[in-house]
Amino acid sequence: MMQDLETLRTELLAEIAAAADLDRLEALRVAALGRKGAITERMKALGAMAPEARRAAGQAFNALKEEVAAAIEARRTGLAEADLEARLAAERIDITLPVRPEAEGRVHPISQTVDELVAIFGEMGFAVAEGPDIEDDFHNFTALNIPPEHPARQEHDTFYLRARADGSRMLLRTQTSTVQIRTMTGAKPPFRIIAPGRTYRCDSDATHSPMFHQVEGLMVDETTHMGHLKGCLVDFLRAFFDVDDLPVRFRPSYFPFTEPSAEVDIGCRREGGELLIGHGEDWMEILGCGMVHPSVLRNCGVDPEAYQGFAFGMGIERITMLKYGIPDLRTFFESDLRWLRRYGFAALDLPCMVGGLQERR
Ligand code: 2U9
Repeated sequence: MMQDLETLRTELLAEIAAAADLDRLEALRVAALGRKGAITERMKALGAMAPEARRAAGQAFNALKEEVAAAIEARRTGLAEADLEARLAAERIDITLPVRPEAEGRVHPISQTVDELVAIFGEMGFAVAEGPDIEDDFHNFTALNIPPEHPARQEHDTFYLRARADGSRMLLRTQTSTVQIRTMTGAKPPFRIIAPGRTYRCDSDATHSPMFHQVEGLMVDETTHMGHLKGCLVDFLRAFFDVDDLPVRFRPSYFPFTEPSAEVDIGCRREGGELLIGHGEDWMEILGCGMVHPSVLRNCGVDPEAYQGFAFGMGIERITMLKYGIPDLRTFFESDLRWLRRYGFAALDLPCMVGGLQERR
């Protein structure tokens, strides 16, 4: 009887160790420990034994049951780990491979325009700078020469966060100028940066979105003047809209953070209800700019006697709509896949200055 048990033990443990997969292991478990299993069947004979022998045999059977169950559990863990390793090896993908041309995903027009802006201004020596979306009053307003009573500060334009213990309130930046302020306070001139990013204003209708994108630019050096501003923006607009002789017009304007200030228009015409950028009878306002106000330089620790600079700002949705003929601002934020298939860009389109324009004409 004990001899039989030892043979059974050796056989079962060998079979368990050799089980090639989880199915085989489960079959072995049923065959050994199930209701009609080898161990269970033998234990049924215990009842016919003398009490003394039964106790000894019972203990031996219980020990065997436990040993076999533990061996099955250990093998199960081993097989599961091997299974996982095999799956990881089989499903391994090389994420450094480039996207296949037939991939369905499209690049959002906003991302495409940002890539183009970075390429064009990068060519002119501008680096990209970034900053937080949640800002304080100093970086969004005070440093920019926007006085406390200025209408732009009022609740209806600015999203404020709950007041902190000291009564001050953080806000969602209303323009990316905050980034230029941070750049200037943290370093020494010269500066030549663009700051593309999200901005927020409490305004929502057909032509305003509470979140939109801006790109602002800043160049500060000892001799930077308005001629540089004009040349830089004219070059940018002609490259961005891919029109070599694009008419560009500077109109005097006012911003608290620049002096003098200007608004810039580009030539356009209407043909059969379509707006075309280029020579024509009409003008289209496209951006604002000016020479950085001396007070703004001073607020950032830059000596306005030694340095001067220009700055500009424009709405990214607006220039994207004009370049690619997208008629409705709200569609930018609807995540409609049909819209993205029509207006999005293939992932392999390299961000170049005129990407995607020709084929749409
Ligand atoms: C610093 C100093 C000056 C950035 C500028 C504009 C003019 C402008 C608007 C265009 C459309 C914002 O998206 S929009 O509503 N912007 O007209 N922005 S000058 O001037 C700065 C920025 C930073 C330190």
